[in-house]
Amino acid sequence: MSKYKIFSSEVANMPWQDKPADHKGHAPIWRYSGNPIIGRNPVKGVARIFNSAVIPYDGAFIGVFRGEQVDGIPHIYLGRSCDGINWDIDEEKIRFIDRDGKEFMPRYAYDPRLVKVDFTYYLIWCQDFYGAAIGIAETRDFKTFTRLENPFIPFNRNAVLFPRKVGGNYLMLSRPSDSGHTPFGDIFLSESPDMEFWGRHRHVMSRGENWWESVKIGGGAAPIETDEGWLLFYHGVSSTCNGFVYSVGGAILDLDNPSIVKYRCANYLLTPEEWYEEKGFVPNVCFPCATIHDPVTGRIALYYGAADSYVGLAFTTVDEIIDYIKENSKTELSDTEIGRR
Ligand code: BMA
Repeated sequence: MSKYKIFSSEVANMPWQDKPADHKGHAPIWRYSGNPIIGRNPVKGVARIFNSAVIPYDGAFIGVFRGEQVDGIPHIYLGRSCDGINWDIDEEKIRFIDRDGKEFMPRYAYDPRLVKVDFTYYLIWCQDFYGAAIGIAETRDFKTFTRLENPFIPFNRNAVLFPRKVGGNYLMLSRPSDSGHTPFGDIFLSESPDMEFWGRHRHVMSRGENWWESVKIGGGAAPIETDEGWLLFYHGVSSTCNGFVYSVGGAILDLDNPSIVKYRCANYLLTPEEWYEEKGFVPNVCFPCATIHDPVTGRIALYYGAADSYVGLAFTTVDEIIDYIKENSKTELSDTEIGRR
């Protein structure tokens, strides 16, 4: 029995590996020994897959993968897996349609998230809308993917949907940005009654007092509902003389009003340390995009992009990670306030 409760459906076959006896990390989160789970040139015409999201589906797992085509343009590919570790990725990228059934393809699409709310699966990604902006599509069967209205004006390239409505509205975290590589960025929350009209914007968290997240932060995996609050794995970026470093952070948001941060871990949970995180197309990137979690065992599997080249997998438990975040929490007024000025 876990100390903290996760509110979601049971996932009996979730990917898992016990914590190694010699685990050296300061935080209770450990990498899968077979990482990276997706390597270079994984599919014909695709050079690299990373920053991708997965979800339990039909007794197995399904995912949306950022595939960097060999012409350098990213698109989203569908993949399936029986164990959450070995993935079969389609050779054809996902083809979107609009509400009239006409093809409606983004010019490029990257960093997809995949979230089920009620009976519908939503894909959220970054695309061109006269500049980098957020795209959304819905599917019920992973055969037809229907584009919805773009939620926000540019520039914004990092959005994460909550897995259930709160107060009757859909909730989305996002990070307004610039048209380049964005040397700033906080996480904001927006609400929608219908997945079309977004408003009631609130500030959630500022880029940090903490050095590892001092440049910008962005929502990572869809928040996990627990009895302690919404457990959020996000990314935090620091700057060095050789460029940005992307680490994984952890926070717990208020269940009823997630613009309020209850706990925010002062330490990163994961930072680039392994060869597949430090070495690649963009070195020093751990970019969390999804979790699979099981309320019965309290197990959590975190999927993250590594060095813009690979997909990595790490494990933790709800008890260990929540306790660690709480024990190492340091919040500022801009975290704990309601976020409206
Ligand atoms: C961000 C996004 C991510 C990428 C990261 C590091 O701005 O574009 O897709 O992983 O940069 O290059």
